[in-house]
Amino acid sequence: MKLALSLTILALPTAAMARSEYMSQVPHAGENSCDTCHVNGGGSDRNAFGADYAQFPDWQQLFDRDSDGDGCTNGEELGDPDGAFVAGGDAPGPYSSNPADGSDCGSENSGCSVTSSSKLDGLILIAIGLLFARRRTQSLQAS
Ligand SMILES: [Ca+2]
Repeated sequence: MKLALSLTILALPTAAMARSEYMSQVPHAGENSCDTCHVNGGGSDRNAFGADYAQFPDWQQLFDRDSDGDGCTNGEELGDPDGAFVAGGDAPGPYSSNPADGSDCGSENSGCSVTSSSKLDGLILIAIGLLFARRRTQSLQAS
């Protein structure tokens, strides 16, 4: 029993060191902690992003992929759409969404949501323009 406990205690720092090493390889990895790469905490199965990370541990090979298939690249979701992040450094931009959750593309800020809101802004401007054109036509017909 003492031997098993001793081996467990000796193994713990190694696991913690490995985890912190992985966390510094991806921008904003702290936002989702172990669930950045795992389904349900460290040691559980890898999620879609974790599976890609296992295959492409270099951020330069990972940032422009869309691991969860939601339309946002991993870089857009983790604040680095241009792949400028250097391992161990600060993320170039703000966190946007979980790269392993296919339902939350750009849900918080930047990334894809900017594109979506730009499209919405364009549609609103077109609608306002059509309303003004219609009012002008009606006022010209009335006079
Ligand atoms: Ca994605």
